[in-house]
Parts: sequence; C-alpha cells; structure tokens
Amino acid sequence: MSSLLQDLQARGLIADMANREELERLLAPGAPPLTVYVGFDPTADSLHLGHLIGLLILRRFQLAGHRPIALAGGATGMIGDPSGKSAERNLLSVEALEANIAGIQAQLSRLLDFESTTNPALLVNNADWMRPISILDFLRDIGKHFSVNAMMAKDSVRSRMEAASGISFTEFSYSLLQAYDFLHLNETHGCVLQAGGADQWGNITAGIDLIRRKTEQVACGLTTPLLTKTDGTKFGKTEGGAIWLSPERTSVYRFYQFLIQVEDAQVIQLLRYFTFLPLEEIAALEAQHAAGPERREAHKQLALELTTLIHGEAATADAVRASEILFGGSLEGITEKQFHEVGAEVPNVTLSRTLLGQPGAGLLEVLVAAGLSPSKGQARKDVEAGGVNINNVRATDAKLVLSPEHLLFGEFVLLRKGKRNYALVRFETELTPTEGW
Ligand code: 383
Repeated sequence: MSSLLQDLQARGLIADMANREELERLLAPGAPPLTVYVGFDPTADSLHLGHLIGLLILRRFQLAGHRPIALAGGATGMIGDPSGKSAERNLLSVEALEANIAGIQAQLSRLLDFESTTNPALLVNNADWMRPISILDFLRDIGKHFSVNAMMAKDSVRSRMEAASGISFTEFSYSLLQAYDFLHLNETHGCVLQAGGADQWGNITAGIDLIRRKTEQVACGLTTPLLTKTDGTKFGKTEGGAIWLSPERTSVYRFYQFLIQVEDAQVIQLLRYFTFLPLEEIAALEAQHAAGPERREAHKQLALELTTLIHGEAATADAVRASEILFGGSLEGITEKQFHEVGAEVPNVTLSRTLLGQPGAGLLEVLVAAGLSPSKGQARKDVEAGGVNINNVRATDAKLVLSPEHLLFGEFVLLRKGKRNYALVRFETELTPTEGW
C-alpha cells in the first residue's frame, strides 16, 4: 500500500473507499501525482471544525505531492445537500451565498499551497460551469444516466422519504449536481478522486457512476469517518453553537480552550485526525497521557498544533497567555492585545474614573457593582476568606479603595473571586449619564 494510504489508515481517517484497487494503483510508489477534490457548500461565511478533516485531507494529499482542488459550492449551495439532514433546508439568498463564498474561499486558501511550482492547489466554484447549462441539456446529458429507482434507495433520500416531511424535487436532484462536478473536474483537470465525510458516500459514488457511463473511466472515492463525541452527538458543537474557523465567530481563545477541554477518551484520536505530528510522536503523547492525565500534555499539544495551523503563531501565543491568566496565572508582562483577549472572555463593567480614590471605588463596592458579590457584607467575607484577587494578586484588605495605581493599561482592573469568576472593570473618563451609577 502507498505510504499516504498507510498513513491515512493508521490515523483512522479512512471510513470507506470506492474502487480501492484502482486508488491503490494510482497511489503506488512511482505513480504520477493524482488530482483529488473535496467540496464545501457555502452555508455560512466560515467553515467550522466539522469541515476540517476534509480540508486537511487535501493538505495531506498536497504534502504527499498530489494536486488538491478545493471546490466551493456556489451552485450546490443554492440547492442544499439532503445527505445526513432530517429536514428540508431553507434556501439562502444569492447575496448571502456570495458573501459566504468569499469567506470560505479565504479560509480554504490559507490551508493549501497555491504557489507550489510542482503541485499547486486549485480553488474552483461550481457555479462557473453550472450556471451556463440549460435545464434541457442537463436533463438530457446528465439526468438520463441516473435511475430514480437507484437514487431512492440511497440512504440520504430513503430516510427522508420515510419521514412525514418528505423531500423536495430540488434536494432530490442534489446528488446529480455533485456527480456532474466530479465529471467536469475529471474532464477538465483529470481529477480521479473525490474525498469527503462518510455522509458524502452517496454523492461521491453517484459521480463515479456518471464518469464510468460517460467516459468508461474508473474514478475513485475516499470517505473519512464522521466526528462524534463519545455520547454520539456531533463533535465541534457547543451550547454556543459550532466551533468556527473564523476568529470573528469563535475567538482564538475559545477555539484553543475548546481543544484543551476535549474528552480524555478522544484526545489521541483527534491528534491523529487533526495534526501532522508523526504517529510515533502521537504514540509518545498517548503514553504520557496514560501516565499523567492531569498534566494534559496531549490536550495542550492538540490545542497548540491546531490553533497555530488555523490562526497562526502570534494569535495562538496570545490565546495561550490569556488562558494562563484566566486560570489564575500572573499578569506580569502581559501585552495590551493579550489583555483585551482576556477582557473579551469575562463580564465587563464600566465605572466612572472620577470614583478612583473615593469611597465609590472601595473594593467591596466594586465587587458588588461588578456582580461578583451579592452584597457588601458578602464581599467583605469573600475578601477576608482570601478568595478575592485584584489583577490576579490576592486582596487582603477589605477597606482597600481602588486608585489609579491599580489600573492596567491606564483603564482596567481585573477582579477574580474564587477560581474562575472574573470581571473586568473599566474606569472610563467620560461617562454619558445613562451609563453612570
Ligand atoms: C458540493 C459539490 C461537490 C462536492 C461536494 C459538495 C459539498 C457536499 C457537502 N459537504 C458538507 C458541507 O459542505 O454538503 N455536498 O458542509 C461537508 N463537507 C466536508 C465533508 C463533510 C461534509 O464540506 O463530511 C464535512 O466537511 O465532506 O458534511 O462537487
């Protein structure tokens, strides 16, 4: 077996292969580079963790010398893939789709190498070849090769036929569009392999069948396992929604923290799926994790590798620093940018700067104003019990009054009660009357 397939298999990244012998032949040592594609529909303006395995598959193929094509589904996004969905999707407006395509194209292009002189990546949009086709040509040239009987037997369609809500003709036709993409990329770019999550099996094999009927060529498919948590629910979703790759949607800190907190039972598998660390290194981390899970070495490595891959080194360093602080670490040497990262994660309150040095800025008053203590009496008990920190330094004097010397970056005081309850107090120069207290 080729070393790439071996690596993918050892990482647990292969759920299934279509025309496996042909794929092994195409990837055999000495064989020329092949062209592989993965598609992403622009359902939002950012990709999320669920998309990452597919994206990284393209990167793995490119690193092994092959040519990756990332497809943005400008056309398919107008229809909506029924695979794995229990209900009909809402159609997106053309304006929303365009904004979404711009967002995801930017992300796709950061993880692949478009400048390579040997095997540059390619970014395509299926609207470019789908829009010009007339419906009559499509039904005659493509539709004629599909059996409705066979389509109805596919999982994605059958499950919806059994449900009361059914499936529209629009979504029913989706797999023809994806099949046509594969044929088009095969004819125009010599693409012989489509990869995707296990939910894409039906669509991928539809394309392989179409290519065989139209060109008698044997094209291949490779699916990756769908990520779930150990309780079977979707991986990469939190109560706050998905973990997005865009820092505007999911802050770098949250992205990093999500990975630091993945289940112990999954961390090694996720290192195999999401990082490019050699398998021996992952095995060493596995041994470390087994010997001392509380040190969280495997989690730290996962979070560090993946956050750096998506957000770069500088943003990752800031997130690591913010994490240290929000887990009680010292504020010494913190940059203003890192401090803002911390501030964005905790409740904020604004008080007038004129209070500094006055009774209104008494520590107990401020603890109440910041919502950390319910009353001054409780605030006093909290301080006396040693549970209150000002800028992560323990407060000992319940009579303390905050003054300019407590301010960080000329404006802020970071309060903490107990281990994890933070509030950022901002002493602002000009307060409009409604903001005052
Ligand atoms: C569109 C046109 C093509 C080939 C593929 C497509 C998109 C495909 C799809 N994919 C999912 C998506 O866009 O819906 N019909 O959200 C997800 N993928 C990848 C992977 C995954 C799939 O983008 O399993 C998770 O990320 O395949 O759900 O010609």
